Amino acid sequence: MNFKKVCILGLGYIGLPTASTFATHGVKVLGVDVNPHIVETLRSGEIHIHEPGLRDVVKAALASGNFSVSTQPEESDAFIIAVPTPFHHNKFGEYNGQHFKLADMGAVQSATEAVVPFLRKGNLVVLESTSPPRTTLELIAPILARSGLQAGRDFYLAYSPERVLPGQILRELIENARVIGGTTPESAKAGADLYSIFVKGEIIQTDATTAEMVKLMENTYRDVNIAIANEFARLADKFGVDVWEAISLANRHPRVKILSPGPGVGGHCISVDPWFLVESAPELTSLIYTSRKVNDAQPHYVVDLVKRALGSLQGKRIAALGLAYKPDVDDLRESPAVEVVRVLQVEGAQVKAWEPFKPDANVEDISMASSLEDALKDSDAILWLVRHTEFINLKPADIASKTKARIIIDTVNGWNVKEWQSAGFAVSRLGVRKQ
Ligand code: SAJ
Repeated sequence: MNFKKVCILGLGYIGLPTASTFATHGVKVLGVDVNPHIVETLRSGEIHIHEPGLRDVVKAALASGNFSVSTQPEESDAFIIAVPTPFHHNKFGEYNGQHFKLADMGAVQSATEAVVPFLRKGNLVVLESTSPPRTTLELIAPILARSGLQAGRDFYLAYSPERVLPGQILRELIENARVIGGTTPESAKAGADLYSIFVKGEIIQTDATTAEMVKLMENTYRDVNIAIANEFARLADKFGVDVWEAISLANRHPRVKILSPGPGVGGHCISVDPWFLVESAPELTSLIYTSRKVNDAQPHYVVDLVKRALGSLQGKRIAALGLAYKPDVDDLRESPAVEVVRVLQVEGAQVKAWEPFKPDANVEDISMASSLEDALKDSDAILWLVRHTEFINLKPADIASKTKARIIIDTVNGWNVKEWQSAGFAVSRLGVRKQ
């Protein structure tokens, strides 16, 4: 199939890189976002998100004349839906007394509805948003049928999960293997034709529900594995073991690859997607449910660690290093670091947070430092929450000259303990209680 024009709905972390990459590969692209500020920002040549290399690709896409943006779709050969699927914050499911989060499919639903008036025979529609199993067949196809056209007969319909890693999006978009699940084999083939415009990784065709499951399985697998690492950290602490040393030794076994413990699991993917499986089949997902609970409880475990290091939290001034959900990104969504800071404050501590990737972040109830120095200035303790590269490079003597704090709580195992101890710091680490 030949694609001259593609309409991409949702210009966030996935839609914008995808749209600009299609455009730099010679396809006319209309990027659509319901948020007029995003459309204005892009039209003025700026971007609204931080992702290495993205600014240059968007600039190249605009300069090519192939990329335009709007709040409304237009007729196109293909439509790609790449809008967020967060969970409801005030609506929960229940099974056997256990409560679980529910996917908010509102954005997917309205983006699909927005396509209906522009859908023509022979078009291709692809859903990329992470969704509960059977969404393409049971939510998307019926909405698109309002056009009078039927998926599989009059137009092609497919699900293709995005699997790019924030921080590496532009490279992974092109190089990763891509799964395309069609509601019919012809739809999968049409999807493969579309993505082969820029994808260099293998393109694998399957059915739509398998492709939906694949995405959820990948992120759930990671969540469960991080949960076991976090539980190992708690056990190591109890038994007087250094979990980081124990993991590195266990990982020398040829079939073991334990991930890293930390302050918890955040972001808009791994901390969200497993709930889609729980919601879809709570009677079958006790392991997935428990793993989510373990990871969601990890920020509280970190607060206990801080309490232990400081004796009490009441009135203590703490410099929190990092608020992003993971290293070297500016994304604060569902960040465990934010949760740690909130709980510390509830327990009476006064926290000042320094996030070098988003110094002017506006996070409710959190007091942001204007610089590292500002965070350290009056602090009693330093709490390291995100393994940003620039924090790894901090020098103990330099930090000692900027603060009276001589207590460090390291949740990411990023510093050489001996070096910091020689500079006069008492260091507590997550998952370590050497006896
Ligand atoms: N984390 C740990 N320990 C680890 C690894 C990660 O605590 O050993 C934490 C991170 O700090 C972070 C969270 O887990 O809070 C998630 O980070 P991540 O780097 O594992 O994943 P994401 O959410 O940035 O991206 C994931 C990726 N999925 C997988 O690796 C299976 C990515 O490929 C997906 O495209 C993305 O989710 C998505 O959009 O679904």
